[in-house]
Amino acid sequence: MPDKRWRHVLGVVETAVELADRFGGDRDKAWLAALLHDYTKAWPTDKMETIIREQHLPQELLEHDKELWHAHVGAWVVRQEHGIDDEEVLDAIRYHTSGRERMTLLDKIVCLADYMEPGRDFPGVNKIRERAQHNLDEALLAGFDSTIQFLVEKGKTIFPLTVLARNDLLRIIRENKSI
Ligand code: DGI
Ligand code: FE
Ligand code: FE
Repeated sequence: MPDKRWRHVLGVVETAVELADRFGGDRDKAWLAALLHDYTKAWPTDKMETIIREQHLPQELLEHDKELWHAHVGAWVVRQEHGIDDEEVLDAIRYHTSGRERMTLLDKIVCLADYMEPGRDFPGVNKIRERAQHNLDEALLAGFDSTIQFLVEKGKTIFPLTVLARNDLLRIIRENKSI
């Protein structure tokens, strides 16, 4: 992968381990999932498309932004080529871009670290970093909100798992507040 992407990966590793320590996650799994999360990010899209078709990954991915593909393809490749067989780690890689309903603590840590690693600089990133000081779900919600806004502005489709992930986080946050 290009140097810039590798620096991003190292930023995600550092941030994921910090978040694991802060929120009681498994730091070794956070480290591994973060290290591998963008494994196929720089692969040619036709190579990813072939894997999605031939390995029966969700065909629905092909109808949405290609930016989503590397997460599912990456999880498949690190299992097949590198023998990573920890399902929690593979899920955190697989859902790091879209999110999903009922995200695990590890899913959330990797997804949030990807949003807020030190090299990230997009409108709203500081709000995400501030929330991440004390509330993982609220920080992640701010991340998905910014992605959804970005996709709407660009006239792109939203992968359904992202909508489900956001709704689920809102529900969790509301329930926590009402207790
Ligand atoms: O791989 P990275 O650039 O580090 O980050 P990522 O894996 O979170 O990919 C983010 C990109 O994916 C971002 O430009 C938005 C794009 N994207 C396209 N469609 C969707 C989407 N992201 C989400 N969460 N949901 C979508 O439907
Ligand atoms: Fe990614
Ligand atoms: Fe990333």
